[in-house]
Amino acid sequence: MRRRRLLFSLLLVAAAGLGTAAVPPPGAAHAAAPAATPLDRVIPAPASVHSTGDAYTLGDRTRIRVPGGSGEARRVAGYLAGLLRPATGFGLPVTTKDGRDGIVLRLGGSGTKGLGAEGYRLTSGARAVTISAARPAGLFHGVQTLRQLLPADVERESARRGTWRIAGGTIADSPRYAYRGAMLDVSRHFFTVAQVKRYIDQLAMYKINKLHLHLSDDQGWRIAITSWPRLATYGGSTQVGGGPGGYYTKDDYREIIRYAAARYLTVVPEIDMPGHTNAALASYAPLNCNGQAPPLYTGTQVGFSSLCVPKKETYDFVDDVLRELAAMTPGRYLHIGGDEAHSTSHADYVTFMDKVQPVVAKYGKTAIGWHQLTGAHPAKGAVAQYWGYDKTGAAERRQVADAARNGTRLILSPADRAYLDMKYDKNTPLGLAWAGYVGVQRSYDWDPGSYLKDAPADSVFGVEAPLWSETLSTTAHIEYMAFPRLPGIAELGWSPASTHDWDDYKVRLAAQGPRWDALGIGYYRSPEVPWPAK
Ligand code: TNX
Repeated sequence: MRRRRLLFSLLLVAAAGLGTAAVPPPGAAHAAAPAATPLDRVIPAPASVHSTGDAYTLGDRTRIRVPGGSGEARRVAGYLAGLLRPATGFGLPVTTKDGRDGIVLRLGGSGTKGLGAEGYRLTSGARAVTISAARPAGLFHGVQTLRQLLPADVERESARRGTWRIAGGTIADSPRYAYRGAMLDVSRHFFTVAQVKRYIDQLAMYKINKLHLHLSDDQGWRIAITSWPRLATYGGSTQVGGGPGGYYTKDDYREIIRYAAARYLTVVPEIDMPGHTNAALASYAPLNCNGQAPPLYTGTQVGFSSLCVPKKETYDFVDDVLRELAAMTPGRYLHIGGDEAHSTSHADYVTFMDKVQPVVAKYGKTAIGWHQLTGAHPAKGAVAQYWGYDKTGAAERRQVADAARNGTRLILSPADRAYLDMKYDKNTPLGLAWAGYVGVQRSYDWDPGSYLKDAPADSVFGVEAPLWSETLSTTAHIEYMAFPRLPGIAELGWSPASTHDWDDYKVRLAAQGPRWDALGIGYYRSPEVPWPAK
């Protein structure tokens, strides 16, 4: 009690120092625990929310129950306990004993089938908060919702005094799209396994379920391939600006996959071909039409390199690389790039894609390509990733829409909306601007279902936010560009179109600011968003 009062006085002093308005009168210190976060104040917006009844309050006797829990449900419970213990200071033991109190994670059971592979239901009342789902991924996404319903301080690493309440009611939630991705370009600048893991944790908070790794480009080859070792050891030895670069060993890559999978993200590896291949061409002279290896490249031009389409060695290389990559990738997709092949003739491009797509299929995978693939012959089941922008010509858009009508599924990454490497405005110190400035509202305010005229709504497989790294070389850079735009793309991928509303969204987004502060995420405090005063 005394400590609490002392803390309150300290807060008063701190608040006064910051000039914060609306400080409650001293007598209100105990009664005035902040109101619990309303159930609909989360990102992505849940599909349905019914607020009613009493809040649940976490305490030092709260248990996390996984009734009869499978190994995976128990693992999600352990993850949740790991999230909540540091800041609350509570023990939060995980138990498989059934019971009607505490935090309950329930797999299967009545009414969960309709929630699909990733959906969940969260019910909160005075005695318990229950998350039910048909599959463990749903429990995990429900846990992310629960986390956002607690005060931002829950993200802190050391114990805080707080009222850890979750508002009463029910959320029933499942995603609009199956593919909700984020891409990290680890080629232009290399990012370590630890840096990638940190980003994965951030993606998981917003229910992103695909991590697309751009593993090769002109400036660096970032994945060890046993049959062509110089790709990584030489082709990975530098980066934009001439730094030392780096690459993932197979164990590194498997560790990224394991870490992502534990957060219900699938890794989608990309080997960009036939352009964007200088690092490979520099590593092996026989891959070049003239038999001569070019020097490594550390600039930022695009479109100058091409694999040698007529040569047999090219397909030995492609087969070996895709075989090894497929063998260490449990996910269904291999991304084969295919963008900006400006040094490959159109005929060669088509020949190349006709030969390479069956290799992907031979190793049991589904090909994803940048949307230029629709100018060749997309294989049955192939997925095209659209990265056009408002200046993309009608013919190019039509080509993509035609392919979509013929069964090619689309991942939408419009560069003037979803590219996290575009500057927010003219003052942004990092990033590019070839697709214009992409402010926070602009990145959020579009509808994937009707974005590409003449592409059927059901051809849209999902959305993805790419982060190209020509100008980005640190974790702080990644976070400054991704936050606050990434949650908007995540919401477009998850939430029903009926919830889409900028004025509502920007308030929910503002509430994430203190959470990012608590997590040490250095975000851009865009003037478009009504952030609470720091
Ligand atoms: C275009 S998007 C590229 C990348 C660049 C990016 C920079 C795409 C498929 N190709 O090579 O890094 O612009 O914004």
